[in-house]
Amino acid sequence: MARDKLDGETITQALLKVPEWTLAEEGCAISRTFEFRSFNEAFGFMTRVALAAEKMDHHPEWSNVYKTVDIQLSTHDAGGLTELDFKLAEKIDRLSGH
Ligand code: H2B
Repeated sequence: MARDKLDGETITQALLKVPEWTLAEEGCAISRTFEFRSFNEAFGFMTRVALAAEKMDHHPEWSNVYKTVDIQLSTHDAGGLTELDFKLAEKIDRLSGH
């Protein structure tokens, strides 16, 4: 199931599809920092991600300082990484245009 916690081998494989993301917190989360040209672009990106996240019922942990958006993905219900985190990471990459 999409919300089942992934094992280490599966995480390594899944990371190959989202190589800009870093494994954090002893394998319990992935993170990526995005830099935009303006606050407007950063916030526009966050709006698009928010709508996608709501549709997936899977939500990022994130912060924004001016043109920078820091994102961390983890499945709280599973206490680690699941397929959903990697699906959302791919979606975020596409929405960022980076
Ligand atoms: N987002 C994330 N990142 N992890 C979760 O475990 C999670 C979520 N759970 N969004 C969802 C909502 C859950 O609380 C609802 C009830 O489906």
